[in-house]
Amino acid sequence: MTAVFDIFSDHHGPQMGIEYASRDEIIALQTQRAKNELRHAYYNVPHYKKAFDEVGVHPDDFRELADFANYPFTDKETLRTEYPFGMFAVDQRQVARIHASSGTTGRPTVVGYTQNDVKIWSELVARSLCAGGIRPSDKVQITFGYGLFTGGLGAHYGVEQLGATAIPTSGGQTERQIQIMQDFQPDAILGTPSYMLNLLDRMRKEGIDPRESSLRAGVFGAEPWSEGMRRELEAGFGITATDIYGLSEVMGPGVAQECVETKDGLTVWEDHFYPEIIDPQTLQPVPDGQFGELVISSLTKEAFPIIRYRTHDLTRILPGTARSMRRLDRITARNDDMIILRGVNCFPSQFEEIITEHPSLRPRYQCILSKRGRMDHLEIIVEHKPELSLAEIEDSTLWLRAQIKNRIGITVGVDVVESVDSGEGKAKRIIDKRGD
Ligand code: DLL
Repeated sequence: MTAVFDIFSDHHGPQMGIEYASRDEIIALQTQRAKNELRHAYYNVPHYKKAFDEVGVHPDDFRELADFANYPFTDKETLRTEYPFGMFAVDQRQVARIHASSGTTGRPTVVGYTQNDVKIWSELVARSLCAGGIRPSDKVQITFGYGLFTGGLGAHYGVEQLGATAIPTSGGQTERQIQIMQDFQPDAILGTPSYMLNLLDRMRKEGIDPRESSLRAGVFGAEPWSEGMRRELEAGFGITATDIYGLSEVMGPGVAQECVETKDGLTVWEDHFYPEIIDPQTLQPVPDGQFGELVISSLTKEAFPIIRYRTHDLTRILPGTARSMRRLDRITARNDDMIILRGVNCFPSQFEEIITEHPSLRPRYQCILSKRGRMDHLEIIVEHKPELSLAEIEDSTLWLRAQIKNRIGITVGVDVVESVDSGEGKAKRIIDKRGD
């Protein structure tokens, strides 16, 4: 269905290929692919036909990229209603793989890939890893979970596509991960940033200096993380760390990736996706540069075309720097992660930014919401660095409370503790006990 670009000519020769194409070329390619994808969705997925017909739009009305605004959104609810295979656009015999995302409540959302979808996905992950500084000669430890989650297998196929060596340790079993790291000497590692902190801690506890490891590069994602967290991981392992973004409904990891030479947000692989930012209230697209909710359309997917998917991720679109394709600003929050405390809206990532400024605190934390009488109460439990005196712990507690009060404008409880368990996959930052 699509032309496939040779990643080796992109990265091992002069700077050419689609990643360096002109804006005009990219827009022309996106427009042509969008027309095909809209048609494919409309004629092969009953939901899209119904949804387009309801608002009176047809794929043939599509002339330019701005016309996307006329087409209806797709959200998680739709995918749940169509559970399990209602949104697939091809016959089951053409489906090479299925993944699912668990989500926090309700039915999982199920996604499918043809062989060609898997191929393009692998190429985009390979392109991402390359942009993150990983090379075909590298050994890459993959600590994303393997299974229905797209992280493990998505990363794995990308590593192989790049021509690098995959070490598929999957998530968890931290001691074994460390043993393998010492024995196999990987050059790069992939995983969630919160799990990387776990790994860092465990190595230090076992008396191993993580800076002495063989690692040179890390590509981390699947959850929000901050610049402070990047500093800690880079200094801790002695690596360069970049951000990878994606979501199962749109593909999996590799929708966007930060380039190691600029580390300034995530280049969206615009030859396969069309990003928009909408105002979550009015649902209207906003201009580049303005913050809002990210909406993504696929341009080349066969088994699971997705039109205007509301990601609920908050970010903004920025012009390209290291590549001609546009960038997303670091995704620090989802609008459904917003905590509204006595009328003030805030996000866990705002606390994380502050936490990482204090020399005694670590970006391992949880926000516990509960009721105190009729009032909502937020307690932030945060881990301190090892070997602190009681006075230092007390100081950092008072400091954090005061900073949050001054900078965000809310009064919270702060509990600085020796250890906060952030789990093996995505860290759970908010625990809501208000309904208990
Ligand atoms: O997390 C896919 C993935 C795997 C991405 C490995 C990167 C690496 P889902 O489980 O469907 O898919 O979750 C998607 O995770 O909507 C964001 O809220 C969040 N997310 C993913 N990457 C980032 C990131 C995978 N780099 C949801 N920064 C998305 C912030 C991220 N949030």
